[in-house]
Amino acid sequence: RAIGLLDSGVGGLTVAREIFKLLPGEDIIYYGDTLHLPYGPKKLSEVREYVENIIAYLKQEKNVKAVVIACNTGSSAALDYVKQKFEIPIFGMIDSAAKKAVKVSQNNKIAVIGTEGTINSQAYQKAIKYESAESEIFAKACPGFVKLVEAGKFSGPEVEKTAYRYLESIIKAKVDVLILGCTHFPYLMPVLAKVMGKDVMLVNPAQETALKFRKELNKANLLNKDIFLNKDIVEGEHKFIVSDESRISKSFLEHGRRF
Ligand code: DGN
Repeated sequence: RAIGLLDSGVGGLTVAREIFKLLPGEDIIYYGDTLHLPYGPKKLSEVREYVENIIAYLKQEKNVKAVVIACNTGSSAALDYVKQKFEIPIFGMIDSAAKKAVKVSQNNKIAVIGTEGTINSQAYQKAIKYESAESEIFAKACPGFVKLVEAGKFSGPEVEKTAYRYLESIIKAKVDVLILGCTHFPYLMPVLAKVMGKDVMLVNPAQETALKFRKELNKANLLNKDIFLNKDIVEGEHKFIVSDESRISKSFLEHGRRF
């Protein structure tokens, strides 16, 4: 049985990339909800409904054994709800990244950036406080970053200018960790690293989520063990589905191919 991944579009491919690396023998079905993109500015109740419908589809039509909501906005809006509703294991983006941020921060000043939906939901703020009540949190919605990534712009003067504008207050706050709380943002990693400076560690929730996912699936005996038992690696099959083909952005095709 395959693993299901979902996002509003291209962003979740950064999570797919980490899962492909850690679990090369697994079949994976990626669902990009291009019909409803972007999730960031929508009401959380609306996003929750989209996520619920996609998981129902992946479970009923594709018989997936587990799901990763490879979207921070989707995780903020729906994770607790869908975990109650479906009997398969479902993972989101928030908790493992919050845990890692608290672990690596020396001065307990942590910043998180994401969509309006993610930041307004307070999901990261709560998760960080749960890990360390003393943490000082600086949260900022950066919807412009999503637009740049969807347009295939990852570097250059426009991206740097946007980054300085969004991150100015966070730089002034002297945080030592920045969580990239949107699956689109790892595409901008080199620019974000430059703008934040070398003393700030960037946490990519995709990596933390993939590690936790592998651990939990292994514990639940749900991993495709052949890959570990045989020396000959049989690579899993990777399929990509979009809900509106006419709205596949150029960047989705380009990144999809590259991965
Ligand atoms: N990639 C999504 C996230 O991680 O929140 C949001 C992108 C969007 O729909 N604006």
